[in-house]
Amino acid sequence: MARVITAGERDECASHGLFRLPGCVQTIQSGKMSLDAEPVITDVSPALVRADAKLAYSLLAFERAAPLLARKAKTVGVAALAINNCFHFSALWPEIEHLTDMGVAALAMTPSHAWVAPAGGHKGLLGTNPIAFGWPRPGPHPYVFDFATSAIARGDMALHDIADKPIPDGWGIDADGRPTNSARAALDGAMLTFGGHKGSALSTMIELMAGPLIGDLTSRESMAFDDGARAAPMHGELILAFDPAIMGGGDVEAQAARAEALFAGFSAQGARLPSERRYAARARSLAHGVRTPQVLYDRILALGA
Ligand code: NDP
Ligand code: PYC
Repeated sequence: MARVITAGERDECASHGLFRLPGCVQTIQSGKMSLDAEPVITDVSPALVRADAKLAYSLLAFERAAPLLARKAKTVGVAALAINNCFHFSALWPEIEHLTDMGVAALAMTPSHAWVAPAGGHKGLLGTNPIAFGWPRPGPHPYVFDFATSAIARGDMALHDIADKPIPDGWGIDADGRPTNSARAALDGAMLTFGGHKGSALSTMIELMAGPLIGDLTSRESMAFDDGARAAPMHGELILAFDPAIMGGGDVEAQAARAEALFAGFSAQGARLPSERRYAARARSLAHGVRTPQVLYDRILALGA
């Protein structure tokens, strides 16, 4: 947990860095999570690993199961890791980078709490449901995207509320279902998916794939489990890994070169790749350290007291 929170702060991901620490403490204090659980890793089949987090956070279960997931992908071509019964507070890119460092492409997804209205609806039903993908590249940094299927992560919505900053059109509706530019009203009402019906369908796929498919909860069920405790969501996570050598038929160098040509096409027209901002922030933080808002720093010190 410390490594992932530190990495979030280092990469200037304000909504999933130190800002998460008070929520982690609140989750621990909710009495719903296990503080001493050891994840149970099961080798289910040639292409499937299961990691039961036993009501602890997802991260230790992931870390313990990741080597077996990568080994399976490199044997079978494609493999899946189903994490069950985990509290989840983190961004997905640290896990994706962990896997691309092992030489496999990866796709991860997880539900959250039912804060997001489906397209055409007006009440929370779907989660903020992030999806992340990584492609290993020559050099230090993989291609990675990682985003919520809501117009913005709830953490960022909360940061807008704290800063009393208006939210753009299309991020949320109030408790009466009316469009709003108030983060507070959208937090109390419902968030919206990105891309209208397309984000709504993608989010639904995540509910299904990282929920019932792996025998775990939907965002609505996670919220019912929470029952007002305001702990982190508790549900499952699905992570798929792909081995480029097996899937591409062997000429890994040619495959990598074609991918690099695609990426070069972005910079050729002045576009950037996802994660380039994060990698630049990482370099800055490693050289100069991080700056944390005083109000957050004080809040964390107060937790210690
Ligand atoms: P954004 O809408 O900022 O989207 C993030 C992704 O898009 C990043 O990969 C980012 O790269 C990329 N990106 C942003 N702008 C551009 C651009 N102009 N050109 C190319 N790529 C771009 O973030 P979200 O609010 O959707 O999500 C933030 C985080 O919240 C994610 O890490 C996600 O995992 C986490 N989250 C976690 C949840 C959970 O249940 N655990 C639930 C919801 C979200 P870069 O970083 O370089 O800007
Ligand atoms: O920002 O939506 C979010 C979120 C939910 C769980 C962790 N982060």
